[in-house]
Amino acid sequence: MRLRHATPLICSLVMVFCLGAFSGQAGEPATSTLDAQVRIDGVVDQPLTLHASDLATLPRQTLQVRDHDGQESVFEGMALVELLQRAGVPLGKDLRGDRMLTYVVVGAADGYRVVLALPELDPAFSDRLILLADRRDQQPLSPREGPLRLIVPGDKRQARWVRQVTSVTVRRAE
Ligand SMILES: Nc1nc2c(c(=O)[nH]1)N[C@H]1C(S)=C(S)[C@@H](COP(=O)(O)O)O[C@H]1N2
Ligand SMILES: [Mo]
Repeated sequence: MRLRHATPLICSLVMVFCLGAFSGQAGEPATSTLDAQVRIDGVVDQPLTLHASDLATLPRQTLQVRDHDGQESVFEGMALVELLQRAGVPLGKDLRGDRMLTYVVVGAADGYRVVLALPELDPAFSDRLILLADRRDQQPLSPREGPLRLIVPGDKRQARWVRQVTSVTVRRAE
């Protein structure tokens, strides 16, 4: 009799336990686009921090490329130029004269930094899509790689494929 009464309680406890264990396995990945944020600063009209919700408003693009290990992957994310546009960086017909000396320093969580010249990013100058990726093969990037990684297709070495991008600083060469 006692056991009978306890059965529903035991069942619900077991269910709660199983649900907990299951959601632990199938829950949010360790990193996701929700964590993504990037600071755009330097010589810009409007320094800004773009959060995942801001990044989500930008057009999505994909690139099929071979990574440092020779593995072919499809990276998905935003063109880096779209972020710079939001910060008021001169592009297209406005990119001329002294402005041709503009470059960006892309910085990472570990302090790693690389340079890209603005015309390399500007679709008015180059067909090469330089991507700030947040997904690889339809999955959020791993914690080691993401949440944001720069993809520079056509570079024969992947040294500019900055992992864990945190900042894009706009500079003007002398
Ligand atoms: N944040 C960060 N990104 C980085 C580096 C680094 O040291 N730190 N090394 C670069 C170099 S030199 C190479 S060759 C590639 C290696 O890519 P992988 O880590 O996917 O193999 O990452 C690039 N991105
Ligand atoms: Mo490298």
